[in-house]
Amino acid sequence: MRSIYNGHHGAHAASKEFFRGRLVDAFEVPARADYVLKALQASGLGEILPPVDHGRAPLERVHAPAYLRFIEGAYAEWLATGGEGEAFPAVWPVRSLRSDVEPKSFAARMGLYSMDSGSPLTAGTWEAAYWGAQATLTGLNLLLKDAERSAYVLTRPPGHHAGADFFGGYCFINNAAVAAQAARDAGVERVAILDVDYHHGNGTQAIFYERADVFYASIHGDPQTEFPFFLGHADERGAGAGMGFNANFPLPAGSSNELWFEAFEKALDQLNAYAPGLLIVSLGVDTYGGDPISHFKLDRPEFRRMGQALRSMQLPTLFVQEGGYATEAIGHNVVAVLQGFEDLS
Ligand code: OKP
Ligand code: ZN
Repeated sequence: MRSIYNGHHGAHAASKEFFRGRLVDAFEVPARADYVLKALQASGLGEILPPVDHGRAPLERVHAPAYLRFIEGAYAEWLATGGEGEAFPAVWPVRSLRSDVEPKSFAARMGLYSMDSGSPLTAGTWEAAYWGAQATLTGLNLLLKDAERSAYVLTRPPGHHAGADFFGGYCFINNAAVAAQAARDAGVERVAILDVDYHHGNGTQAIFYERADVFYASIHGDPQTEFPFFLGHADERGAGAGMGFNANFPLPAGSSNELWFEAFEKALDQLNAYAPGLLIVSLGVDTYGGDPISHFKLDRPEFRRMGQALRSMQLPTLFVQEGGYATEAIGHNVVAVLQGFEDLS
């Protein structure tokens, strides 16, 4: 399996994040991808390629152009309005407040275009996120143009919490969604997204919630207690034309591996019944027992088993890196999934 490596990821390097009213050391750090790259190189899985630039248009198929422009210029505005260090929002247009008028105030626009105060925006955020989306599109092309069976996209920051017009949960551009839409635009009739990150991919779900052409399924920590808190419940099954094409499997924090695989098999069954032409895996490995911010218990053998089960779906499969914060272990866990996938060939 070949990989695409977003060599620009290090441009987004926040030192701190806001958590419980304090600045704490950031969890989503460049070392995450550095460790995965090392493990990938040592694994002998296959060639590691740079991204090809597909331009802005495929990003605008998923994200509002005004939102993309905002992210691109936000850090310069933060500095121009007296900000220092990493940029954070502090005010949000919840419920009765209006979000249909874009305020002039930079602080107000930070809130309009975000969902949390835990996602620092830095000088290089746009560069890293833009090239992450390009890396994902390049990986997709290995499947669509070169008819390869699978590809892995090594990138950060992650993407699955980013909505059409907001950032949050360390995410700015929704790479999996950009790839799913690009696959649709290239003629793939039905696209399946399977999100195995510990956290529910609220952005991805929302982007395709009313559509029948992209099925989103996710196994994650129950939003009653786990981030992103406000989406990811089992009763969210899609709306309108999309009814029945969204499936959530929330599990209590601390769930056993047995419970995890039970939910995973159910998700695979639903995706199989959908008969997709392509599978995109939002591959977060923060389900690992040693993860510092998550509460499932998977380990190497389970990651390998996950990869084997994914192979059994017999679909062109694009793996896109999402979370995983046990920095030194991420690479081994990712490689275990990919090797599990390659094993049954
Ligand atoms: C992103 B992805 C910990 C707070 C957690 C957000 C978690 C985002 C996870 N200090 N805040 O889904 O791995
Ligand atoms: Zn996560």
